[in-house]
Amino acid sequence: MVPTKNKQYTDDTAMTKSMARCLIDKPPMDFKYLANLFVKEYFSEPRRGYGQGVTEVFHKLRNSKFQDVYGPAREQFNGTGSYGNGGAMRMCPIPLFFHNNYEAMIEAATNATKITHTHSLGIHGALLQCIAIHQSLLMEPHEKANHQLYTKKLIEKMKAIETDDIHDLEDPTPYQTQLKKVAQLLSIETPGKPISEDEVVALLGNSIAALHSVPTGIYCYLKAQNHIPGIDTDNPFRRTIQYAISLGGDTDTIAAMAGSIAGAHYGEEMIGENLRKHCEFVNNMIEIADELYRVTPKT
Ligand code: 8NA
Ligand code: MG
Ligand code: MG
Ligand code: MG
Repeated sequence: MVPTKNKQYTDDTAMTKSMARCLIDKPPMDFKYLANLFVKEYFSEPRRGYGQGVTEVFHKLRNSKFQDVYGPAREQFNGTGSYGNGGAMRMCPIPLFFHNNYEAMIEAATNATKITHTHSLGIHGALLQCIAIHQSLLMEPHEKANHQLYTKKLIEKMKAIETDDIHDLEDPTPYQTQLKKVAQLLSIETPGKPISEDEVVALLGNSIAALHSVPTGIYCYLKAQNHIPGIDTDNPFRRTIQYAISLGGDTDTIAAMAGSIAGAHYGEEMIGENLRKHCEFVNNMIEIADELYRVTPKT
């Protein structure tokens, strides 16, 4: 038998691992401990494809001995903070652990993001990713299949989140605007008139900016609930990942975010052996997930 070559994981997985570890070791969550885990992980394996800005934060956190865990992130980009998708990409352990406490989930997701990302767009993107995973975990199957209802519920929740006064943005509710575009794209597509990848990218984006990647991941998840021409699989989890990658740009992160939402919907059974055997660290990650499940409040 020909041995399979692992696909190496990147910063997305490295940081998600720390999020889960923090919940396991210090439930409900200790943000100084989380900052320590991020930094330890980064310095033990720095070449995992981290964003340029976030590595500066890790150096400053270490040099200042974690005195102010949010201080270094606030200083980023001339004091505006990062609007990258690095907060969103690592979010999945939080909605799983806090599944039965929405308020605590939002608070933990906000604080976990602020260690590296303090720009409103970075935080709100992470919160949108969090509530999308939460929705896909808890909604009834017929509700999840109703794309208009699914996006409407996300928009309602983002209304309570996008309340900051963002002076430098023309649109004060940019995530709600993006979600309306997601709903519109899903509603105009028919079997006779498929939407091209270029159209999706032009409308939603595929960059490292949270605003131009988190809603894109949600679109991938919703679209991939059904057959997609050119993607030859009956497995909707795999279809989600494959379609996300087909959009190009920040492929690892958009596929990770779309895959997290799809994973919450379909569960472990839908993650096929062929996908698993190519992933570095897969067995360790399954152990971490089992540990996280053991500490998760069940009622
Ligand atoms: P980050 O906080 O360093 O942000 C990523 C980048 O976004 C920065 O390096 C800047 O170029 C830009 N940026 C963010 N905020 C601002 C701002 N306020 N003003 C000007 N520019 C800004 O890193 P992150 O943790 O958010 O990571 C985001 C992405 O980077 C993830 O996809 C991750 O995998 C990584 N990454 C992406 C690529 C890629 O898509 N080509 C390659 C390697 C690594
Ligand atoms: Mg990455
Ligand atoms: Mg980050
Ligand atoms: Mg990436």
